[in-house]
Amino acid sequence: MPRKHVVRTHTIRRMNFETLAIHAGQPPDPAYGAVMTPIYQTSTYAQNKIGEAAYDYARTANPTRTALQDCIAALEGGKHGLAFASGMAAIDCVIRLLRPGDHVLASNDVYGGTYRIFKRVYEDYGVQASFVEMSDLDAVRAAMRPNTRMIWIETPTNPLLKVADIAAIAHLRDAVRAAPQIVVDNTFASPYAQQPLKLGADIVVHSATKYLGGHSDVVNGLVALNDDATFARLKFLQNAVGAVPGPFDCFLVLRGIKTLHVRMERHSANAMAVAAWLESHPRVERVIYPGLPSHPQHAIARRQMRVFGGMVSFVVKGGPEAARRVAEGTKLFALAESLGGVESLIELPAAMTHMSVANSPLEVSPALIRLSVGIEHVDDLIADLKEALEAR
Ligand code: P1T
Repeated sequence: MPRKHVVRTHTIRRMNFETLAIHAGQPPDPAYGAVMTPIYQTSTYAQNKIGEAAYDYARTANPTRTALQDCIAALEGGKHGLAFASGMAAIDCVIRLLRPGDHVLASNDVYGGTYRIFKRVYEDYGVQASFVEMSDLDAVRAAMRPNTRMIWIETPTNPLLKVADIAAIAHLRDAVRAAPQIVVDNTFASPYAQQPLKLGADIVVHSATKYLGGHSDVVNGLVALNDDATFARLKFLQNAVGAVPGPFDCFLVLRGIKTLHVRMERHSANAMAVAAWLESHPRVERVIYPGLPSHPQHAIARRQMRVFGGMVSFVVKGGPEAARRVAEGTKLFALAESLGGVESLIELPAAMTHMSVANSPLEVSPALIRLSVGIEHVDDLIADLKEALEAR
C-alpha cells in the first residue's frame, strides 16, 4: 500500500463524524488505488504458504466486509466492528454471549423481532428475558435479578419512541455486583444522533437495513464495541454460526453511510415539521416524537441526541379503523414495513411490524400509526398526510 494511505488510515480515527462517515475503514484499495472500496466477490483466496494468508475463506473474512466493520467501529467511537447478514443476525450473535440460566432485562417496547427472538427462541435455550420501562430508573433497578447478565436498551424505541437515559442506566449498572453488559440497539438514532459507547454502553447493535444503508435496498446488521475479550467471542461466533453479509451488501451499506450525516439532518428537520403539524391537527389525538416538548423524555433526548431522527408515531381520532384508512390513504408515503430510507413510509405496527407482540405485555395499540419520514420536500409530505387525514 502506498505510504500516504497508511498514514491516512491511522490518523483518520481522530477526525470528525462527517469525515469518518466517508473515509473510515476505506483507504484507497492497495491493489490498484481504487478510491471506492471494491466488491471482493470471492468465496476464497489463493495462499502462498499454508497459514500465511491475510484472508483464507470469505465466511471468516472478506476485505469489503472488513472496510464496513472498521467504518462502523469508527462511527460509534468503538475499537471493534462486526457485520452480519441482517439486524436480527447481529442481535442473535450478541444474545449468544448469554448462557442458560442468565437473565436479560430489556426495554418494554422493542422491535417485534427482538421480542420474538428472546421469548420464542432463546427462552427454549434457558435464557430468561423480562421487559421493563427503561425510562424509569427505579423500575430498572427493581427489575434487576442476581442473574441479570445483560440490559437490552432500545432508544428511541420501536414504535413508541420512548427514550432511555443510557448514561444513567450505565451508572446504575456500575453499582450492581454482577455488572451486566449494556447493549443498545441504536437503529432508530443512528450513530450520527447518538453514540451509546461514549455514554457507558458496552455493545451497540444496528439494523443497518435502516438509516445506515439509507436507501431501502439492502438487509444488513452491525455491531460495535470496545472490549477485546467480548469482541473475540463475537468474532468467533460470527464465523462459527456464519450469518455473514455478502460483499455487495457491505458495499451498499458503505455507500449509504457516506451520506448518513446529511440524510439524518434532513430526516430530523422533516420529522420535526411533520410532528409539529400533526400535533396541531384536529383529527390527531396524540403525536410521539422525541423532538417535541410534549414528549415525556424530551429533556433526556435533548441531552443525549444530536438530532431527534426521522421516526414519528401518532394516534388518530376514530380508533383502529380511522388509522387503517389514513395508512392506506397516503400516496407519497408508501404503506410498507421498515424505515430509514430516503423515501417516506407509513405503517400500522400492530398489524405489520409488531404482530409478534400481539397478546403480550408489549402489545401495540391498533390505532397507532408509524411514519418513517424521508428526505423529500416537507411541504409535499405534509400535503400527502393532510389529504389522507381529511379524506371522508
Ligand atoms: O430487519 P433486520 O435488518 O433484521 O433488523 C431487525 C431490527 C432490529 N432492531 C430494530 C430497532 C429494528 O427496527 C429492526 C427491524 N425493524 C423493522 C423491519 C421495522 O419495520 O420496524
